[in-house]
Parts: sequence; C-alpha cells; structure tokens
Amino acid sequence: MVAASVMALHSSERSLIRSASINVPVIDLSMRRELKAELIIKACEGFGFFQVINHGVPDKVVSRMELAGMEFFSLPTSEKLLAGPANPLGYGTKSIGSNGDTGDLEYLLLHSNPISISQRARSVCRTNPIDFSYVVNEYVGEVRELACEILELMAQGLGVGDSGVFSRMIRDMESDSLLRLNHYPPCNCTKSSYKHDCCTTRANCCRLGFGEHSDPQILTILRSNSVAGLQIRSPSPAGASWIPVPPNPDAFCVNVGDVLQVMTNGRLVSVRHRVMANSNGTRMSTAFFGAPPLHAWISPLPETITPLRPCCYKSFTWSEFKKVMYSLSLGHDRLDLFRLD
Ligand code: GA4
Repeated sequence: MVAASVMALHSSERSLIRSASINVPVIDLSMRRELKAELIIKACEGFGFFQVINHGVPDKVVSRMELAGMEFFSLPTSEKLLAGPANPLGYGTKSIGSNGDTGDLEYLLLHSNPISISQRARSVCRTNPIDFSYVVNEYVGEVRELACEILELMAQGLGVGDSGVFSRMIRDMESDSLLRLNHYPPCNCTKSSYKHDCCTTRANCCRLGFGEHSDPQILTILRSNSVAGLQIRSPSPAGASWIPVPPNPDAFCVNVGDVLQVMTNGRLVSVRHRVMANSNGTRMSTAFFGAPPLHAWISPLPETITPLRPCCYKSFTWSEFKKVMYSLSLGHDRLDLFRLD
C-alpha cells in the first residue's frame, strides 16, 4: 500500500495552490430558514464544504474541549501511548489507518457513544477521567445538534419530504459517529533557511499533516485553533485546485461525507481535503464525524433520482461500507466501488 502522506509536494502541485483564489462559503445560521437552506445546498453542490457562523454552540463548551485536548497532547509520550495504539480508536501518532498511510500529526480517535467515552477516558486522562468524559460528552452533544440542524436544512433545501431523513441516523442511540482530536506540530522551516527544499515561503510548507481524502460518514463538523493548514479540493471541471480554508475562531467547518453524496445521488459532493504543515504554530483541530448505525441501509433517496440524474449508486449498509473503507488507503476513491455502471 502507498505510504505517501509525509512526502513532499511536487512543484506542479504547489502551483495548484498558488492559482487558487476562491473563497470558501461562510453561512450565517441566524438568517431566515429558506435562505439558509438554499445557500447550504449551493455550497454543497459547488464545494461540498462551507463554514457556519452564529451556530449557537457555546464558546465555553468549545474551549473546555480544546483545553482537554491540549492537556492530553502535552502529556509525556509514554503516558499518551497508554491510550493507544489506534486500532482504529485511541491514540495514534504518524500512522493513519492500517494500510501504510502516514502524516505529520498525533491524534486521539474516540467513539461518540458515552459508554465508550467513559471507558477510553480511563487511559486518556488517568488523573480525572470523569471530568474528561463530561467535557467530551458535552461537546459531542452540542456538535451533534449542530450537525442535525444543518442536515434538516439540507433535506428542506433538497425538497425531501421527510426532513429528518439524514439527522435521524446521527441522533440514533446506535449511531457510529466519531470524535477526532488532531494535533499537528509546527514544521521547522525558518525564514533564512527552509528546512525542506520544496518550501517556497515560510508559511507555505510542503509537508502533509493529513493526506488528501474524503470523509466516509454523513457530515463532518470541524473546528480548529487559529493555525492554518486545511485545504479543500475545488471540484471545478476547468482544472482542480487546492483552496486554503482560513481559520476562523467563530466558525465551524462543515463538510459533506461519502454517505451523504450517495443518499443525494451525487448531488451533494463529498469534498476531498487535506492538511498542510505550518511553521506558524501548533494546529489543533476537533472533528465530529456524524455517521449512521452499523445496520443502516444507505441508498439514493427517491427525490434525488430524476430522468436527468438516474440512480447512480448501489445500496449498502454502513457496516459494509466501513469494511471496504478500512481495506483501502486514505486517498482511495472508495465510492467508485459502489457506483452503478
Ligand atoms: C478519514 C476520516 C476520519 O478521520 C476517519 C479516518 C480513518 C482512520 O483514521 O482510522 C481512515 C480514513 C478516515 C478513511 C480510510 C481509512 C479509515 C484511515 C484510513 C486509511 C476516522 C474515518 O472515519 O475515515
């Protein structure tokens, strides 16, 4: 399998970044409902990605989660390793998945289920597992609600009769949603001498923190501190480019996952994205991956199948899809295997 993520970028790749001058959509959730729904659908058809502001998640909940994350990553390595290895849940460093992918990061991957959180908390925060579980559950509760609100707006914007068709899967007690804390060390390129030959400017490091991929689930809600690095792939047929996502402490990033692309019969796109290393500081991000229960059937909704857009995906369960995704490398276009000819 390919272990390409830590590799330096090719010069043609770097020119793709410089040529991108598109801004990612920012949607204000305090707007009126119809307008929000319309703008969200436009953003998801065009990019599969947008940022939300005035989202209603209390700052306190976010800062408590970020502090708990920073405290964990500041522990001595020997202690962090007690919460690993990530197989797939737990603490991991450099290695992503089990097929040879690597990145310049360390991370903690948790299931969103409260029982799983409290079990994991015993090895993640041995001094105060109860507080750690409380903070994670509180954060998961808030971002899950945000994901559900957005999914209900999407159903409305798509004209789907049952507005809970996506959000119900994430609200389900058996939902397989995950929470991932990523910690990216700064790259050590300096102004006078760039550590890596390929770096053109200090702020534009060529090292990959997390390689190109799409998220397999329904919807991802991501937050980061103020250190940049996230880039999304523009789906423009005129020539692909990487669009940098500016960090915004007031916003959450939202991206469409593979399952939502299938359920909307390809109308909403599961965006490919990656994280570049950065010399300006340590980046920390927290991603909630809203997923269906293992036994849930995934197939294009009848409302999204039209004579102009015939059904283009097979039906499958989330459990079947997971098996396939874990057998492939990070950047693989796994949806390709579920396309109808
Ligand atoms: C990408 C999105 C999430 O971070 C993740 C990742 C998962 C993992 O790190 O274990 C995977 C990757 C992600 C997709 C392909 C497989 C599985 C690593 C990998 C190579 C937690 C997820 O759900 O899928």
